[in-house]
Amino acid sequence: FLPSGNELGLVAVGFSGGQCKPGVDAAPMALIDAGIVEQIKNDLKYNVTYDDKVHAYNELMPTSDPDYRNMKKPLAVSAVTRALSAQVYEHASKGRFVLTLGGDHSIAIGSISGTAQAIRERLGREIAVIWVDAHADINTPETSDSGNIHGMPVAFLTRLAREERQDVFGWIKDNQTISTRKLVYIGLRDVDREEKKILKENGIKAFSMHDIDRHGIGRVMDMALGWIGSDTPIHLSFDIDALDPMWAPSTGTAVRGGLTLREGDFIAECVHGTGSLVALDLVEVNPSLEAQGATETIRAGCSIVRCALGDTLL
Ligand code: NNH
Ligand code: MN
Ligand code: MN
Ligand code: MN
Repeated sequence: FLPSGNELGLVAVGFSGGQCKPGVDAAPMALIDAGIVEQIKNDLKYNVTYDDKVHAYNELMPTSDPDYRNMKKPLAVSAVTRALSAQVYEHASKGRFVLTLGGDHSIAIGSISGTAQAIRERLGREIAVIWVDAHADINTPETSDSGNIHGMPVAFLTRLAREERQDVFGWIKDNQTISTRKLVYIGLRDVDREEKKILKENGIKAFSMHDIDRHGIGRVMDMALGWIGSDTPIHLSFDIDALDPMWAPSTGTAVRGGLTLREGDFIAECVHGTGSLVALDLVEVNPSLEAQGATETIRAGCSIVRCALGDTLL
């Protein structure tokens, strides 16, 4: 079921409405300016389908978007992720590997729902999701302290959170959802109290920084991939804040005590090595937050993407 012929579809999502800090919408352009597309085409030999556009979805922005069920900007985030879902579905259903450059992590509602639907229709398979992040992003609207939807995408994708209103994620169909049994977290270290309860109650597999310290990233990857099982299509959703601020300072909610750049690259290399990776998100790079750290953070992002696409050290 591997995307055949090294075909890759790229979607650049310049959207920051899932959280409160401006600037994360500039990440796709910054990554592209840093040469990520050339690297994918020339060094890694992919055939890239890209509309040459960073989507801001301005035409979808509501004139008024009041809080609803404690969610901030519910209409905007719902509309953007719905449109993105269709874009990702279009690529994935044609057998392309899908690379989505964010944007804040709320966009994973779109990218993952699109992949999940395409893989179900094309292969009759459920995807697994590997969520690399300092945070679990599994708050429901009710458990969230911030109201920021980038802290909720996993809840909507797993149906732990639901909403009937079509214009507030009610558009998510059953065949676009994922199973909590095929979800694995890596890198967690800033999980809200209510989120910890959700992870426990649902028996969700999670490897925190503690587990990485104890076992090393090599064994953690063996365990994570073992949990998913071989021959399962994988969507990797990589939040750059999983990396320690030493390597990725330019992100909205940096948390100390994170992954080294090598550990991040290693995760991406291992997931590529399964031969089962069908889609990748790179999110939460915010080039405007740190004058100096932005360049490093962008370089780290490019490196993660290259590793996930098969770049090797030797
Ligand atoms: N858990 C917090 C919230 O729900 C923070 C989420 N922030 C992130 N997630 N950057 O990756 O708002
Ligand atoms: Mn995240
Ligand atoms: Mn995060
Ligand atoms: Mn390879």
